[in-house]
Amino acid sequence: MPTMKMGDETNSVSIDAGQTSSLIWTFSRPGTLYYACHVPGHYAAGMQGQLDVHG
Ligand SMILES: [Cu+2]
Repeated sequence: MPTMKMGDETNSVSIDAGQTSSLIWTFSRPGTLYYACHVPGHYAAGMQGQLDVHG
């Protein structure tokens, strides 16, 4: 399976299949946000979601 590695940034984490990691983010205001995987084909396969931030 082809893989794409991205360096860890302050707003992302890249891990290999089967690994677990975490990313802590503090939201500055309430709202609805959308997130998705940037690996080609993953968005279409469903690697995306929605966050509802309540104040
Ligand atoms: Cu993905």
